[in-house]
Amino acid sequence: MKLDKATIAALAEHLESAELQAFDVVKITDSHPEMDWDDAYAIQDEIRRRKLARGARIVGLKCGLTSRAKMKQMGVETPCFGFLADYFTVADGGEVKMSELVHPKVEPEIAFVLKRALKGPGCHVGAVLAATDFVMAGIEIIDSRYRDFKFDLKSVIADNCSSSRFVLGGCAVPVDDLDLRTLGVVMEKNGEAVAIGAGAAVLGHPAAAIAMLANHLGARGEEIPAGTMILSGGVTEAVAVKAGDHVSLRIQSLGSASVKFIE
Ligand code: 0L1
Ligand code: MG
Repeated sequence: MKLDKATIAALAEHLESAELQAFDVVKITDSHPEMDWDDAYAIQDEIRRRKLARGARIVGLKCGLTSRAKMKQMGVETPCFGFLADYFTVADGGEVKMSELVHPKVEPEIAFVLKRALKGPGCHVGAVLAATDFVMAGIEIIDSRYRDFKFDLKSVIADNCSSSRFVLGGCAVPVDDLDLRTLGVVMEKNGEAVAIGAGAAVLGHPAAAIAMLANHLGARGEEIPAGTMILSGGVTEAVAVKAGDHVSLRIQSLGSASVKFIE
């Protein structure tokens, strides 16, 4: 690690304040070009610690930048991992206040819920499918705290991978009879299809993203506990939204989810 404890704490406070008060900041590697990957995750961990200390609960994990479309859109080559706090949850068909966010975008995701813990190294698609209780349709609302969504991977990891809100909807479907690679995904904004894809867009198989998360945590001596809900990553590019927009997602065999954006 290149940053000391005080700097990590200060950067966590800086980024979390931007999240909670909905203002944008420049990427933190501008002022700390020496920071490494461990520093980036340490800042994210400190943001998580701050939330837990205030009484928030962690309700899930997320994989980000797991599709080519997303990597190309953001100009990065590697997935990243973050956490989901309880107040990020939006009910299916619910509303998201634009005033609480900086410049949100939506992306269609397949959410996994585990019945058994997963631990790397060596986790693979088969192990993930065997440990999965069910999958659901999810809309992730990302909201980078960085001005104009301009960042590098270390900065975005520190910013909890742009996590801000999410919606789960449709049915909870066991994976036994599903081929997640060929599930069709259609996301509409105000009744118009704005993102179309299939599960395979996520690392060839969405379960590969969960395996990657288990291996990432395994390298840190951690695991994904049984019962965890995990967003496997945007199937398509993220789509910008504004007040008044209505977004709905349909995933073949999983059903639909929707969300509305208000002032
Ligand atoms: O969920 C995601 O793929 C977001 C990861 C962070 C990068 C971004 O803000 O697009
Ligand atoms: Mg996402």
